[in-house]
Amino acid sequence: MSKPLEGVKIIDFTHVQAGPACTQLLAWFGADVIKVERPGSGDVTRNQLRDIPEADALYFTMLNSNKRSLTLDTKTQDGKEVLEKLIQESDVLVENFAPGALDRMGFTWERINELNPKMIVASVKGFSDGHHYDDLKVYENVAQCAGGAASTTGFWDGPPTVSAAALGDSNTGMHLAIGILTALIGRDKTGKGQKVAVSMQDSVINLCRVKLRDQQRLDRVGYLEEYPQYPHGEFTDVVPRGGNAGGGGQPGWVLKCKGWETDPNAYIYFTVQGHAWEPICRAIGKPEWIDDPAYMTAQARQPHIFDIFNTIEAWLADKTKFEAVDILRKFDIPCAPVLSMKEIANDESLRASGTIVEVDHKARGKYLTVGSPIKFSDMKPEITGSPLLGEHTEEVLKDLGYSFDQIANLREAKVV
Ligand code: CAO
Repeated sequence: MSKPLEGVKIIDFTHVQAGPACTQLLAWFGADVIKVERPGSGDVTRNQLRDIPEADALYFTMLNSNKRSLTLDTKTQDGKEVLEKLIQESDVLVENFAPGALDRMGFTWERINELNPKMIVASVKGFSDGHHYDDLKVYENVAQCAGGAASTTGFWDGPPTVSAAALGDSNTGMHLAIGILTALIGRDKTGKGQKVAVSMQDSVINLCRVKLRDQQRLDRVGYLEEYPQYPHGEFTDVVPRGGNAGGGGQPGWVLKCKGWETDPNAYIYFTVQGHAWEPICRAIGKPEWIDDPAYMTAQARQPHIFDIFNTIEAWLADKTKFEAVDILRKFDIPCAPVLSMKEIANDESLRASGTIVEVDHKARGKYLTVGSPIKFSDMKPEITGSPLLGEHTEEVLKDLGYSFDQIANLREAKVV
């Protein structure tokens, strides 16, 4: 089955997570992604957090499937020539080096544009161009802090907290992928390439928009009724950390289920959806609450929402999280078990849908990785293992017109 991005050639000059997540997505959908790595070492994640001494770390393998690997020292004259040839033959160059690194290498936007006016140059940086922090190197948690996620995550009596979800890294990569696809469609109309830039801070802010909403509501009215601080606690002039409160108009909380004393994930997330109040009361055996003025409306419930959650927890005490969800789903109540990573890894539905896949790797054997979270009716992305360092060097150089002897010389000089 042909894939929509077949024929799109991408120079993948990315490392760590933000950039590789973007190019991996495009590779899943058919693009020819050539990962350019420094000879001898490659992407730093090949060596980070290894679980098998001689095999690429899962950190690398889970972000670089479906790609080809070319080793190339782009700071040497010969290496620059190879890269120039690649630029002339490619559609997109993606990079997430520290600010200015590509320019220092001699590959400014102007130079790339001169080599190939149709080329799309896509970059991830910590902060956007012109921002007062635009010289900073940035990793995941730095971005979560700079993007408003940390100040609004966690409990009110604890410090700002980062999320386990890669809001700074993979999320930025997803934004960049959208930018690249948009630029490719734009190029079909204009015939011209362009620069596409996404900052990690901006991508986190884009996901934290409801907190910006809350800041403006707080500025106007002085309180936020869906936060646990309302009505008994204090508000200051900044959006507080709301623990596990529901972020929208539906109150919710993480509630204990049977076994919580020993199982750290024996919980469900329970949402008190306004119009589901009657089924909630029936499900938890409290039909008398349905018409009780102290419970009937969202406004009436809010002052004692935690008493309501305590009552639901008492109902949950003899039910596992899975039993609880099986009962609550019959009442159409939005809820889910809190799943551990072990449960996710073994989830049959996730395996069947291709969201979690097992792939093969030449050095490490079989491992689990993520598949496409985007499902298409006419295409099922096939996920392959990640490439070994330099696995496709010869193949790529031959395609660029290099002879066997020339390749041997480049190897000898450690350019590739
Ligand atoms: N051949 C020769 N040189 C190469 C090369 C190659 N194939 N690939 C990379 N290099 C060079 C770069 O040109 C750079 O050289 P200079 O410093 O001399 O210009 C050098 O390797 C190191 O690049 P770097 O500064 O990007 O790497 P770092 O490990 O110090 O920083 C990071 C890493 C992620 C903090 C930084 O790249 C960054 O801030 N990137 C932008 C934001 C980002 O994407 N962060 C997300 C990372 S995922 O958590």
